[in-house]
Amino acid sequence: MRIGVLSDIHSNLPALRAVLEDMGRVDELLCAGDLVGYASQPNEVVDLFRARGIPTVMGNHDYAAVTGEVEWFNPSARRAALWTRERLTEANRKYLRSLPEELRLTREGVRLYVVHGSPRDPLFEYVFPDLPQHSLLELVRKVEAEVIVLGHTHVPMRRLVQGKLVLNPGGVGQPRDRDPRASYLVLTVEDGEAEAEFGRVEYDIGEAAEGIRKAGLPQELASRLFVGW
Ligand SMILES: [Mn+2]
Repeated sequence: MRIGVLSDIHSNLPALRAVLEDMGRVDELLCAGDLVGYASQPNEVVDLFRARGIPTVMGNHDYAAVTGEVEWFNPSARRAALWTRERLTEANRKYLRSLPEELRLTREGVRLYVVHGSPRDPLFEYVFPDLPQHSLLELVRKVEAEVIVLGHTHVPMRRLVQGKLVLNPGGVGQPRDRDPRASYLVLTVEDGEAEAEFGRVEYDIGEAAEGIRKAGLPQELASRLFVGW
């Protein structure tokens, strides 16, 4: 079966739509968190997740938007989180608050584990692609899964550590690897085996940027989308 894996949508509906169309037919979708924060369409993104019943974990921006705890953010992330908090509908706030910090599921004999940050710090720890092998092993050693899906860095990653496939699909709504195209991956699982194929797709960045501008959100949140950083 084919599983579409997303992360870090960040209220960017045009990017999310482009990714869902580009990945083609999938049997199911999964998300590693950060549905909201940064761009201007938090309710539209959460509505889509709820309508399609997409399993997702909570990200640090989802957490900030429902709790108002924003002190660890830089000024523009903080402004976006508080702006989002004010605009979320009650139903969407409730949905985000209900998200688990970790997801564990088994598909075709493959155990999958999904978390936004890292297994030891689900909301906040960044696991970048250049993390030394021994540190990565330390992080995932106790996770009983063949596939570990992370988000948070907005940088695509594929690492193999002691037979565990550690993946990050990159950022849908705010890529940070200097490629502005929306990032995702498709996981193929079959007979206990899993493989990942990464995808990138252009979307209407101008539309997302215009939404950010009209919302009165910090301009740097729009301009960074054009450079993928
Ligand atoms: Mn994020």
